Amino acid sequence: MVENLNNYDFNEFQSYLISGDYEKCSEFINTLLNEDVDIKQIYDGLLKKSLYNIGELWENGKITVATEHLASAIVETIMNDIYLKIIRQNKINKTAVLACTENEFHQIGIKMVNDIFEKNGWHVHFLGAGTTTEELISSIGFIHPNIVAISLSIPFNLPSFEKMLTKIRAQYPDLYIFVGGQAFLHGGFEILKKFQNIIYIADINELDEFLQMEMKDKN
Ligand code: B12
Repeated sequence: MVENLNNYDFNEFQSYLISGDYEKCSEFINTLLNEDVDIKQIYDGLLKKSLYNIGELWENGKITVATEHLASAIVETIMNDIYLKIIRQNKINKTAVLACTENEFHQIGIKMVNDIFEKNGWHVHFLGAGTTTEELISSIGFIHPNIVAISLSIPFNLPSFEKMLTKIRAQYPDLYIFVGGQAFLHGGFEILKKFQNIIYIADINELDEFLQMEMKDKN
């Protein structure tokens, strides 16, 4: 397994992404997959890194909103292609429900999280962006997950995040909730302290280690 991307041209991939060239992006990713580069490296070291750069270019007026939309759409398509390769048939008896905070439109991070659960054999229910608190709670009611994972990118959504946690806790006092996303680079930890069984996880590498450790403890 290739553990890092140092030998690959990050700028080349990013230029394909910015020019909206799905085919070239896809070819680039397929080369990495054929050379057995770790999925986490592709997700974190290439896709996430590119999107963070694209965010900065957009913020500084160097690319248009349309270019940024196209790039994120290509990343989602690539992830759907990769997903087919990581689906595990031999599932473990564990289930996760994954969603964004209400009003949060950024769903690529939580999709990456979804795929790490899948890679570890979990049953996953990806609700993504546009999920209301009521819909999330009703899904928890019929799916009975072991874990709910919630993503938050924009700090101005912290109040709706807190409301979401409060409502989930009122009905499911002990349910484990994993949280993550860029909003926590700007705070939010005082909210987490108000609730039990909430675990902040910074990225997919940390999540993967956590899930593997969990499984080791059970064996
Ligand atoms: C693509 C994009 C969009 C797309 C999203 C499309 C989609 N399908 O998701 C759209 C166009 C919808 C969008 C909208 C907006 N965006 Co935007 N967007 C981005 C961009 C360029 C990439 C986001 C992304 O996918 N990143 C890559 C993912 C993989 O990274 P990630 O989310 O951090 O996830 C990783 C970890 O955080 C973690 N993680 C994330 N969630 C979770 C959850 C759990 C449980 C765990 C364990 C881990 C975990 O794991 C992931 C992998 O390691 C970012 C730039 C950036 N820095 O990210 C701006 C950015 C996030 N957006 C920004 C802004 C301002 C907006 C808007 C407010 C713009 C506007 N005026 O309308 C709206 C927000 C609307 C809303 N209510 O949410 C700002 C936020 C600044 C801030 N601090 O507030 C950014 C940073 C751009 C910038 N530089 O200014 N955006």
